[in-house]
Amino acid sequence: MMERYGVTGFSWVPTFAQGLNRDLRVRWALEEAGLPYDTRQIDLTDRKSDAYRQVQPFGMIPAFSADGLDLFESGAIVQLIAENSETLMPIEGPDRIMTVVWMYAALNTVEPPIDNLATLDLQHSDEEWAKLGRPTVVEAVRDRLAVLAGQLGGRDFLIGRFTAADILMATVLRLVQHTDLVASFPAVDAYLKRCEARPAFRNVLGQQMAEYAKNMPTVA
Ligand SMILES: N[C@@H](CCC(=O)N[C@@H](CS)C(=O)NCC(=O)O)C(=O)O
Repeated sequence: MMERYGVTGFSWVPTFAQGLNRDLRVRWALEEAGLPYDTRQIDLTDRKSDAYRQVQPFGMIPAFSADGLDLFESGAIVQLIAENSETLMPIEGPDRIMTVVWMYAALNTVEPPIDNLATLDLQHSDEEWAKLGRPTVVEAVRDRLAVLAGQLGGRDFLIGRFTAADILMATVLRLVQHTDLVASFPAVDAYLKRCEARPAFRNVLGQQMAEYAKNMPTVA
């Protein structure tokens, strides 16, 4: 019997975070791989509860259930899905290895400065320390995007064909969609648009936005 996976995300998040949550990476990977899954939702305010920490010790999303196991860390989850799907990772050879290399590059090298910038701009923009630190963070983001532009060269995707590495890289780049940074690197901009145009991405984004709209809190 085929395993039915479960992906946990927030039932609703404020507008600035909609479309940026990391459960989207997992849902996108499952959709590309054609694997059946259920979505589970927790309220933002319940994330640090003892019960939820049983499945995600850091009290964050996503959480993922597979083969009776409760798993966490979006990169590890996407990798586990990809290892069993040729759509997301070549079966063998240098391309399989380079897919893993680019998955880590997305999460360990490109995401940290991008996540810092998103945090400054979306959560602390009125604070003096954020204004003072921003130029340094922007410089770090520009540095990563310049390298990415060079590495993409004339390729459509990171290793040529679409893989799980593109899911991670595209969802990382989306974290600074409120700035013109990606647009200022045409190769990266075209790459992100190419990733976002994939039907699997459009499907999961549309579904999640509809869930947020349905669950929007009502003001008493
Ligand atoms: N490294 C973790 C990070 C997960 C993460 O940052 N999740 C955010 C939402 S996208 C979260 O749950 N934030 C709530 C919090 O930090 O309390 C992963 O990739 O799964």
